[in-house]
Amino acid sequence: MSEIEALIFDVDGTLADTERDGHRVAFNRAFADAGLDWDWDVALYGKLLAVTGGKERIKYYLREFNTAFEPPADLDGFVAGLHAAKTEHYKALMAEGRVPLRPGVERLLREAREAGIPLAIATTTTMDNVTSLLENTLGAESIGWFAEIGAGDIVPAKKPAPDIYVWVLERLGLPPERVIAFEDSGHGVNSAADAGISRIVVTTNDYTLGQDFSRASLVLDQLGEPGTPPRRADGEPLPGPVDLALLETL
Ligand code: XBP
Ligand code: MG
Repeated sequence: MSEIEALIFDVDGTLADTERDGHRVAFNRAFADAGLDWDWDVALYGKLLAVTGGKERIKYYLREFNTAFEPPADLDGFVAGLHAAKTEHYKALMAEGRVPLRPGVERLLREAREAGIPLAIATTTTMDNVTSLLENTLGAESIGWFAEIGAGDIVPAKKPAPDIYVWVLERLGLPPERVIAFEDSGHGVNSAADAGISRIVVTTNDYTLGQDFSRASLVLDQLGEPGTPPRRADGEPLPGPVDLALLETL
């Protein structure tokens, strides 16, 4: 095992459960604003999560779930407009403080900062969404806690492609064996693993439970807090929360 020289976090589903009550609601509001009767309920949204990236997800919906809709000639422009409106709604939802960080996230971020271990983000979501989540949970200064934030369209191929992790590793100037990645989904694990990262900690959520995490080092229900340790998939609790001491054993 190598020394830990950075922790790289996914955002949606990992730092916070943003999909169901954040992104999904924001998409529906953008559709309503545009006079569309599309309704992405909780179950349908679970299917749509097969495709990462909001613009890509809207196109997937039209291709697979709403073939009766006749899109305008400029499909890319139409989707980009809907997506821009969705981002504004998402930021407003974050500002309402609707979505808290998942258990143990703030504790682990603070522990790593105190130990001088750089933090980074590798996500498919839009940069504005990342900053609004951080601002409204940890405060505006927390954006500066992250040495690198790789987000959204900064790379052309989104997860499960490895590109966003490769981009973050290059910017950090670190080889993949020196970092630990935190993910919640099979797509995220494959993205990190294909970038060469072998130490991957998964915290599952309702949308990702049961996905293929065979390439992860540890699969838990949460990072946990003192007194409420995380559990493995078989229900077995860890002796304590995920902290640097535990990460060093991976
Ligand atoms: C997150 C995503 C994103 C968000 C929406 O995946 O798939 O598409 O749902 O974000 P991950 P945008 O957690 O693997 O990064 O609408 O800003 O694209
Ligand atoms: Mg995720």
